[in-house]
Amino acid sequence: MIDGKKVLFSGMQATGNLTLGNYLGALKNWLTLSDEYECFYSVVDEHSITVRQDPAELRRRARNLLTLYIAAGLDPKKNCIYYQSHVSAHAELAWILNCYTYMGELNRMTQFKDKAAKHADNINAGLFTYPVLMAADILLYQADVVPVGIDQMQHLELTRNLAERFNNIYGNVFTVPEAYIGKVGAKIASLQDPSKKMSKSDENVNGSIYLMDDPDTIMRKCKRAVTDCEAHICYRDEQPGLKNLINIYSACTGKTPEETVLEFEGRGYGEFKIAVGEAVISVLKPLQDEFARLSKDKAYIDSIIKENAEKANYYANKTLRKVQKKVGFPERIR
Ligand code: ATP
Ligand code: LTN
Repeated sequence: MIDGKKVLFSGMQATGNLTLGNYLGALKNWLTLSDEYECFYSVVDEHSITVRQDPAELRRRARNLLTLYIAAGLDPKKNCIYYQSHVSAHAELAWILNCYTYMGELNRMTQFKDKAAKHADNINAGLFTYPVLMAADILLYQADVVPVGIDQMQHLELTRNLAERFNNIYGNVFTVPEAYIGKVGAKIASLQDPSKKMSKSDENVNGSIYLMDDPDTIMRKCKRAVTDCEAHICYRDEQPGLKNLINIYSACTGKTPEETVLEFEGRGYGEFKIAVGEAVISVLKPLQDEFARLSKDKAYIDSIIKENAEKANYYANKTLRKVQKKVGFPERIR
């Protein structure tokens, strides 16, 4: 609790260009929850280097991502928006938690297996212990809730287990967090292969709508989305491409999938795809305009980066000092 409010923590990696999946699965829920909670939204640049990055490019993407959080509507005066690498407590707590995490637990992580397969030439120890750094992110702020897409559930479970394990040994040190998974946007699929998640690292650019795609590109990708030959608008697993478009439309308009089906009953896929394109454009256009405006305001963004890093450091260090004491590190002499 901070000032009587429950705490929320979430983060995104500054790798690749954000997709509509990132927006609907994560960022959009951040916006709805931000009034109710004391929120920390991190650009997790330390996680990004588990995969080799070009330094200048990483720095540029990290700044763009931080700006995008604000452009999406998160007020940086109320929400703590900051770079993970500006708060050294993340790496310090991750080290401690590494010593309480079993190899077997990390071996089971599907994201590790996927990424290791994709980057077979660089299966580094950081990639393996990535979930421990994520647990440190969350536990440092004593977060009650963590809004993420469904793909992060396994990491969240590990975080809960680590918190409980630690608390069992040392007393009540960490809040055990809950995942928050949105109802319709939790798993947006690729527009070209609905069996895969829409991903920023997909080499088929037509499968993903990027947050910075212009309206024509968005419309073209929606029109080309893979559907089926049933020619009947239904929300069911047997029509996965269509189901995905219904999810996208519903998440963008705030309707339920059932309402969307009723709205388009008896109409053709072509017409529906155009409506999906329009709904996506109407969500992304204001975000893009605001991003362009904010990107020009260097002094403002710099001031946010500085102020929020101070705030994040304050809360993170509070937890870190407590943990250091519990595990037996010597007290600091002042
Ligand atoms: P990569 O493709 O590089 O693995 P990613 O697109 O999965 O990256 P992350 O930075 O790992 O993106 O995820 C940021 C947030 O977006 C997480 O909360 C994740 O669960 C969510 N997310 C990512 N892709 C989707 C998707 N297709 N549908 C819903 N949520 C998603
Ligand atoms: N692992 C997440 C990004 C991430 C995160 C976090 C999300 C790192 N630390 C803490 C929520 C809370 C991902 O790959 N999407």
